[in-house]
Amino acid sequence: MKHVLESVESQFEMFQILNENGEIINKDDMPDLSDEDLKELMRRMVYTRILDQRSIALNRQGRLGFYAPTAGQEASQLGSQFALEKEDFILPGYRDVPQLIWHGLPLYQAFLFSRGHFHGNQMPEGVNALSPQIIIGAQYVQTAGVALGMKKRGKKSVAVTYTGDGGTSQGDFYEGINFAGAYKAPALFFVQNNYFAISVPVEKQTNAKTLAQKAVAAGIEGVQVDGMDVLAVYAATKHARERAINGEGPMLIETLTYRYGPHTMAGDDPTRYRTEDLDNEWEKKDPLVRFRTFLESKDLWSEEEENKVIEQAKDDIKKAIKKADEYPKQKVTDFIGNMFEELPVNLQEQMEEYKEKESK
Ligand SMILES: Cc1ncc(C[n+]2csc(CCOP(=O)(O)OP(=O)(O)O)c2C)c(N)n1
Ligand SMILES: [Mg+2]
Repeated sequence: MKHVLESVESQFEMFQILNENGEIINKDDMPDLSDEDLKELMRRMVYTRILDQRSIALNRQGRLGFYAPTAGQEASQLGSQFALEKEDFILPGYRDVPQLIWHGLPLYQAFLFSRGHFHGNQMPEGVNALSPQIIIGAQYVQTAGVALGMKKRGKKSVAVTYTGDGGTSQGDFYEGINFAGAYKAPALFFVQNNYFAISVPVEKQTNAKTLAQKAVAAGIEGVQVDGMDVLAVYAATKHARERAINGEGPMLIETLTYRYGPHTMAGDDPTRYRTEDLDNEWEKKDPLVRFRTFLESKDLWSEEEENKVIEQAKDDIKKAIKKADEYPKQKVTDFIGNMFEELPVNLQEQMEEYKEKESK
């Protein structure tokens, strides 16, 4: 009995390619990326770090609404998105706006989403994604359904979703991975483990040693990846995508990462639940620093290159916020009309009432 019980606990080893010093420690799994691809990954991470800084500033000036900071999570967010194809469908959480932007959501629409404007939720034609989910875990169930739909239609694409460490305590999380596992649906389930669910540390959230091992009970593959290593995240996603479209079923990918900022801009103070030592420990693992060191060792990156990206990001953000400002203000009839294809009777009445009010 003792032996049987002990054998149940899986050992999950963290998958890594670049160590904290930017050195390759796992040549065998080095993804097949051109020099241009490697530079593009760095550009996107730098760009997204600037977008985060500017979004925080714009929020403080009252020019943005809801915002969940992303700094620290760039490798986890962008390394995974980089391994996707245009036809893949993303079902993000509220912190996953960067993946949407790189999947094709225009920046001004991301800003409108932050302001609660319905147009921020309208994906342009050809951008395969839903708007960010606020209900923790709900996107996991939706992803199982989208993935099964793709499989039934014989598509060679995957549905990709993201939640956090806290999200893995939610019922929807288990339902989603179990259903997708049972139907071998082409789904990629990301858990971005940044160790906190607002102020609750992961060790208070679960007694599981890793979040990746939750895959075992669903009968799907699970892997824990260094989420500060963009090459490891890319390689794991690429692998998961290949097997999913080959009919081998979904995969759960836990990325170990950290958010440097607060949970959202709504007012939590991380110094009340995280120590300075812990923050410092994670800043040493910074995904941009590590990847920059690696690229510099290959003569692929320079300060000049980095400054160009920073200027481009600032310029794009300035134009996008202007475009968001100029976009027609949201009317009540807009969001009632946007919600339903056919209005229920009670809303038809309200629609008429508001049309009347808005015409004055
Ligand atoms: C079903 C549900 N319960 C509670 C909340 C409130 N809530 C918003 S974010 C959050 C913490 C989520 O933490 P985690 O999953 O680790 O993601 P992170 O914010 O760290 O990326 C909670 C409890 C919610 N949005 N939905
Ligand atoms: Mg978290």
